[in-house]
Amino acid sequence: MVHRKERVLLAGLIRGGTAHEEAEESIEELASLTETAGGEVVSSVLQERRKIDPVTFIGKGKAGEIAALCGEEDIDLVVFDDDLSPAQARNLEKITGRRVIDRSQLILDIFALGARTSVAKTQVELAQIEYTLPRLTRMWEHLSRTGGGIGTRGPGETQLEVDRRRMRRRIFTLKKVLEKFEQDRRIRTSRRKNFVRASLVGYTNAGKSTLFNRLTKASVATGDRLFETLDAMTRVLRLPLKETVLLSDTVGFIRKIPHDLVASFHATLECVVEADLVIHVADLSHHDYEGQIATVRAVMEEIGAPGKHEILVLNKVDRVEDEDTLKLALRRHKDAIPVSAFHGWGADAVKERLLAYAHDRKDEVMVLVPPEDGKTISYLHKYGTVLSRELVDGKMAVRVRMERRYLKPIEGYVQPSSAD
Ligand SMILES: Nc1nc2c(ncn2[C@@H]2O[C@H](COP(=O)(O)OP(=O)(O)OP(=O)(O)O)[C@@H](O)[C@H]2O)c(=O)[nH]1
Ligand SMILES: [Mg+2]
Repeated sequence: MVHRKERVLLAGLIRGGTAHEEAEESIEELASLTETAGGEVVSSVLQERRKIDPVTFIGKGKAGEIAALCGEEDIDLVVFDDDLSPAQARNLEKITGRRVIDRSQLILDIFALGARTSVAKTQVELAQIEYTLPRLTRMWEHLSRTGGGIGTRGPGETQLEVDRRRMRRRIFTLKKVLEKFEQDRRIRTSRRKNFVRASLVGYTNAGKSTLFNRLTKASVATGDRLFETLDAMTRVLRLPLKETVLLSDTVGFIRKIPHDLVASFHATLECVVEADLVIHVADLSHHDYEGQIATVRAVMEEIGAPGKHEILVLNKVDRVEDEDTLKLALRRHKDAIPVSAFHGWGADAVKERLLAYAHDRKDEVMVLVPPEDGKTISYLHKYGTVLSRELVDGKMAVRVRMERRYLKPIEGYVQPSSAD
């Protein structure tokens, strides 16, 4: 028998306050997510309602229509664009006779399919358990109520307790494993104090990994699917004037990103939180690139990295036919850099901007150290960029570029500059 793709029906709600366009945009994206997860989108339903129906989410009438459509179109799975409560999901499954999931579950599923490294796998498992745990409770409550009566309730509750305990223990273990990963990563990068840390961020599929490869000559997998990258990768990027940047590529962001996922991906997102600046890659060829830029900035706040210095890259300019699009974008985002990561256009401009940033943060100073003071000399090498060193009148004269904050502990050795 030939394996058939799951036939999927999408369902979304336009609530009072949400614009039509936004809801349609979101459903369109849900379709890409469904395809990424291996499903075939057959049809979609949008319903306008002022308030969510607590029983069926979308309203009883619409749920009935969906049930009919499921029969006509031979649907296997219904995906809702917003989070459903466990009761709503259950009721909808009963009405439609099909499996019903929500956007969060779909995204978790894609992450589970794509996770390759052990960090990514551990984080996905944690997110899945965190997602299931509160739902498990109500699943069992439901069983004990409908099953009813003596005999079912007792064992049910016991089983629930067992399951919950097991899951909590697993969460504890996974968190420990992830802490260890984070510690190791921190140790690996902490040796490089004199490097500026930059992190690529952006909507999923914007071209972050393609740009990362361009800039660092790495070969991170890129692909035209959502969430191609699920872990962080860091490379040293050497720039002129002996400046060095530690550049990281990481997981992409998306609208309505499941909260459990953000929390669980701490290890992967740490490089973004700790970065000195971010290179925000936007896909200019996407019709809603402005919405995507806004989402990325909102997620930055959610992960605890608001207000970071940002270099905005308008990527995929090679795919933009209409000149006005770029003109308008540049008018709105004055400092943005037009790039085609695919063709390599504009990559040098990004490097120049990084160099300017790294250079600006530092002062060039002359330090006079007694040659036997190895500790201070190694401090200069660790925290600064040594440009030259020579013996002058029995002292080691070191010309160094260093961030102001690192100059504090060695203030006594710094020579007043001739410009002062
Ligand atoms: N035409 C064109 N395609 C590009 C450009 N940059 C990236 N792409 C394509 O866009 C798709 C996504 O690129 P990736 O680099 O994987 O995107 P990403 O932002 O890392 O995506 P995730 O890791 O999934 O979040 C790939 O098919 C790339 O070949 C570009 O400048 N022009
Ligand atoms: Mg990527």
